Amino acid sequence: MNNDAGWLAAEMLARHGIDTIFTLSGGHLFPLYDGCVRHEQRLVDVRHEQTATFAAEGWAKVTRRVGVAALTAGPGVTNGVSAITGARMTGSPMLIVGGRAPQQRWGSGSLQELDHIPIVASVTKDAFTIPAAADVPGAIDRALVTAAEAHRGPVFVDVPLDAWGPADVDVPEATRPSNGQPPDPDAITAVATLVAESARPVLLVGADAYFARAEEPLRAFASDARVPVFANGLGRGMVPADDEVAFARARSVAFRDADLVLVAGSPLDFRLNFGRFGDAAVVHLTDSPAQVASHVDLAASSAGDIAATFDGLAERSATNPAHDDWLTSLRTVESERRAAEQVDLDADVSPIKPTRIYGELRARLARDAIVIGDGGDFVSYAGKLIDTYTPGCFLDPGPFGCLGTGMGYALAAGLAHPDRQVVVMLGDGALGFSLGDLDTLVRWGVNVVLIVGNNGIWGLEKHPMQLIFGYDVVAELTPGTRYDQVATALGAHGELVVDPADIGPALDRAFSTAGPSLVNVLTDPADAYPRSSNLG
Ligand SMILES: Cc1ncc(C[n+]2csc(CCOP(=O)(O)OP(=O)(O)O)c2C)c(N)n1
Ligand SMILES: [Mg+2]
Repeated sequence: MNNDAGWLAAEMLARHGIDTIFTLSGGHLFPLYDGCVRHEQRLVDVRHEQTATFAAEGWAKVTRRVGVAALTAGPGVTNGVSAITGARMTGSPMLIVGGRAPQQRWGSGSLQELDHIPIVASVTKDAFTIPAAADVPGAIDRALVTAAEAHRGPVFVDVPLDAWGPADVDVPEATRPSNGQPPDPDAITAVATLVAESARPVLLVGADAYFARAEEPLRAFASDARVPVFANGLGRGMVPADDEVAFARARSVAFRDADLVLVAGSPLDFRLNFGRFGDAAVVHLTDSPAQVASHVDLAASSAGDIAATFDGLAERSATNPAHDDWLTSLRTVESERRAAEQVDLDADVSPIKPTRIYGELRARLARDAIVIGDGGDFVSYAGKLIDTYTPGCFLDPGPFGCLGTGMGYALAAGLAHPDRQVVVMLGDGALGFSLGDLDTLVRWGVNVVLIVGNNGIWGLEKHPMQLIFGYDVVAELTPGTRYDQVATALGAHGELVVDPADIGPALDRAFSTAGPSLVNVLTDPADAYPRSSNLG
């Protein structure tokens, strides 16, 4: 059948169940748009390609399916590179379809002519140009499967302007991505033996376990084997925060005193002290062989489908009361630390202490609320003080740590889950990266509450520089900026809060207002998140 490549691309996207594509208009993409329109797919148009690309990654994070962005040739693609890199570091499944200058004129200097492939090759799982319309369905199919299979990540394809023409080609059935290779049963047995013989085991869960949908077997294993579970990134909520084996505050004690640390679905990176946990033996459970850490002496490891890995561990684990004293001692630490936080959550001081915002917010969050963090110190508090009960409900930028994810993640979360609370915690510095896309949230009527911790500084940089150099530079922002008025001008609901007693009522109004709301809370610039190091 004769169809143009825009239709062919949209047809293959549809066969993979993709109905939402994030983009910013560009002529190199018109044929794709036309194909999507004919397939009644939702083209979500934004104000900056970083937002389209962060939104595609956010879509992956809140749906566990491939997120798709279409970026126009040249600057459209280069504007997406940070978000693509973040997706690579987190292992988020994503497809980026780029426009591309026509190949017939290549080298003559067409508008926006740029060879994107070498630029994105190092930050994608795969990146290639689709040379002809007839190749489009097969190439899109392959790209989507590559993105979705472990170890997941972003895939980039671009289509030259003169390759969008008609082709006489049938669109094949969509290839179903596999769950990845099954783990080696002997490796699982070895890990189960280490757990059974340990006195003080700890399990740390990360994003790859989330994308593998491992929560049920993981919880069954941890409950049976009596292993305390901690989480980073998208591992949060895999075991609900109020489960008897879920812990957060006792982490430093757990990692210091453990004799066995299992890390599942996270690299042994700076977030995990590069895989050094006192004298503990370390086990790395990953979704594919290349992810197994090579910079740490491991007691054991397993590579393969993480859900199957925990199924195997659950099968081999008997209830182990020998770990109960360990669980009890960690629970004591956990409870003491939670109790000690209360004074900060209730802080009734002016200027406002950021922790008070979290005190007010926690009382208003549903168990399946999605909380997004984009900023420095203000977001570090979110990581500590927000409890997550449902998988996919806490979105941080991941190990790449890129500011500016906020509006894109919010757009994706609000569109994917219109019936749930979506809250974005933004530093005032971070907000500036994507403030223009508040307009997008307004145009798309997305129900999102944006809470700005407005301290008038790049706090996570200013305080450490003061500590190290005794002075600071390039760390000031304008104090008291009326981001709420910017929100109002763009058509959103906006509120300024300067008194701690007004935070709660402002949040109530924001949650009950349709469309986006921005609550601009002026916070104390002298307040620094207590941390030991911020680089690593
Ligand atoms: C794209 C990008 N640029 C710069 C940084 C470095 N950085 C990390 S945190 C931070 C400060 C953030 O300030 P703000 O959002 O106001 O939050 P605060 O620390 O003040 O609460 C900066 C500049 C980064 N992580 N990403
Ligand atoms: Mg700030």
